[in-house]
Amino acid sequence: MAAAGGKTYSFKVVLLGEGCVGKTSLVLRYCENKFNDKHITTLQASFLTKKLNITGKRVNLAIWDTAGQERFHALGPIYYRDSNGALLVYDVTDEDSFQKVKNWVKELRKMLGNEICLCIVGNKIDLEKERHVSVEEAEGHDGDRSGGGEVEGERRESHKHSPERCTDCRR
Ligand SMILES: Nc1nc2c(ncn2[C@@H]2O[C@H](COP(=O)(O)OP(=O)(O)OP(=O)(O)O)[C@@H](O)[C@H]2O)c(=O)[nH]1
Ligand SMILES: [Mg+2]
Repeated sequence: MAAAGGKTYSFKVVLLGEGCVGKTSLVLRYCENKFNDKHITTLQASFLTKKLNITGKRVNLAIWDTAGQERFHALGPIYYRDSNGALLVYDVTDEDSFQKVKNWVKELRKMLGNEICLCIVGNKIDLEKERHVSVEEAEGHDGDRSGGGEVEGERRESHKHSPERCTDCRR
């Protein structure tokens, strides 16, 4: 897409993961620097945008924050189709949510091959005492060594890890 003063790069990013793991919180912190203690479950999906300047290059992100509830699982392909990247989010206090992430890795690789960059995100690291997924276990998951990245974060504190780190895994 051409723009005055140089090229603008556009990427589509989708967030997937079980309900309540913190996908919406992550995106709201990233796009609007907000945090909400309440869980207002996402229905189907919401759409946000973010403009970035990365080493002088203009980048527009189109972000789809999907619903984690099982009843919306079948809608996944609508949102991950044509995506350049996916954040697969789990809650470090919830082992099941980590298993779900492994399933998403399998589904995305099966449906999209290596056309998509995957980044696995362990959220809620402020709840260290309730942690059920160890860093070792998460890092040992080799479902996506072919161009994926892994970060941990918490969305309560704005100064912690930034999703921009996921650009590290861009091929
Ligand atoms: N302690 C803690 N709570 C968090 C964190 N991030 C999100 N939460 C809380 O977790 C709950 C669920 O967050 P959401 O962002 O709505 O979760 P979601 O994954 O979008 O859920 P669905 O839309 O149902 O798929 C909310 O009560 C948030 O306040 C975090 O880093 N630490
Ligand atoms: Mg949500």
